[in-house]
Amino acid sequence: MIPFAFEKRALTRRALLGSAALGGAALVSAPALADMVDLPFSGGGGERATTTSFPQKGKMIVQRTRPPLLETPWDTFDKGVFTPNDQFYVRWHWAGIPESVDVNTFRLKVHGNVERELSLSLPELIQKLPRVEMAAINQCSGNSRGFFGPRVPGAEWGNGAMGNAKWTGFRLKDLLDRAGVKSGSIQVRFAGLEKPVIEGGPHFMKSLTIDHARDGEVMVAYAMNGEALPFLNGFPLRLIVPGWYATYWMKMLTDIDVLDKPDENFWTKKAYLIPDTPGANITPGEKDVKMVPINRMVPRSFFTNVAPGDSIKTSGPTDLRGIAFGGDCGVAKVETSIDGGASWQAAELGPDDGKYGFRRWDAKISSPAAGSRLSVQVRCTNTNGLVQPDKPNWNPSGFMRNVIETVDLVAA
Ligand SMILES: Nc1nc2c(c(=O)[nH]1)N[C@H]1C(S)=C(S)[C@@H](COP(=O)(O)O)O[C@H]1N2
Ligand SMILES: [Mo]
Repeated sequence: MIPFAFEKRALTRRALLGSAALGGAALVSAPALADMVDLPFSGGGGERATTTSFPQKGKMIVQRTRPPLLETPWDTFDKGVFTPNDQFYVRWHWAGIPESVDVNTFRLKVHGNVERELSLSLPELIQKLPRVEMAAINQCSGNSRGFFGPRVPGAEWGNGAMGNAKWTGFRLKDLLDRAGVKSGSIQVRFAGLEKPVIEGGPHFMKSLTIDHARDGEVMVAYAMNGEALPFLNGFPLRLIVPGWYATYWMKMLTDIDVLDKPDENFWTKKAYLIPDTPGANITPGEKDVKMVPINRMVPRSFFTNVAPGDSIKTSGPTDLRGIAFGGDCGVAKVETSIDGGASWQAAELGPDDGKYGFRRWDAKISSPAAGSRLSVQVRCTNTNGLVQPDKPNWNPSGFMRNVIETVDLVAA
């Protein structure tokens, strides 16, 4: 792949062409599995193989190979607030992912309830639409699902089904304005290039309301951290829906349909529903719960330099650090506790690269006596005043986990 800088002249057809041939081989053959990792689920069962055999990807944790579900190894998050493209997690619903994309014939279509149907090539999109840039976290609705108790069906992710990138592209609003949205439009539906592998299976499509689609924040990205999108993260174009769960972030975006009737497709109507309760939280077995489409993200914070069972020194202060995010808004504060949440100390926040991205935090704790066990906790409060819950939320799909993280350490 040809990396390119953010300068407009560098975002050329040639730069995009550089990635086009890369998709194929490793998607169809079985990946070579390497060392194991153990995701720290309370009931066990967190052993996973890693692999380096997916195109444009470094070492990734294998959750599934077909379609690829690849998790970011946790140590990646300690290295910086932007997740490198070659370690950015991967999730697809159908294995019918194209093996290459012809950037010369690729078109993004806008049709439906519009004045003018559009069918635009990559160079046209890049040259004609004003360029915007934004840091934003892409987090799977089911990130951390493996920690749910009682357990729930679905990919048992650890905490690495998320990543933060700087996205470059254009506003969806500017594209829709070119097409001229007609009155009576209520939703905008997005589809990518891949195909279902089951006869009659529903094509993966997601919709946003017309007002959300035109809010000026939702964007279509052609670059991620200064390079063309990795094939598995949606080359050549993907939707960015800042502050919302990744299910809406359509990859290999090729079709935009402006609807004057509600989207009845399976993925919008039946899938990705959550209980309409705070934090999507219900009691296991609870009946007659009103369900609504998953939407805004909630605050989270993590330790990145300590893991369960690690030992810390018994003299001098111990440095703790990690990452936090507000969800659908910025981080107001991050706090740590060493007394089970009885008292909380403010952590220092790193640079603000935009309210939808990761924020680094740093804290110091005084060292405990040798041999003692210590539980450290971290919590984030977002700028809307929402704080992480101290009890885990639960729902049958294993969505939106954001309980305060606790890591048990030993002083040695
Ligand atoms: N075309 C397409 N886009 C998609 C999906 C998909 O299956 N196909 N999955 C969605 C879901 S549920 C997630 S979690 C994110 C994953 O994005 P990533 O693979 O770039 O990390 O893509 C979203 N966009
Ligand atoms: Mo997802």
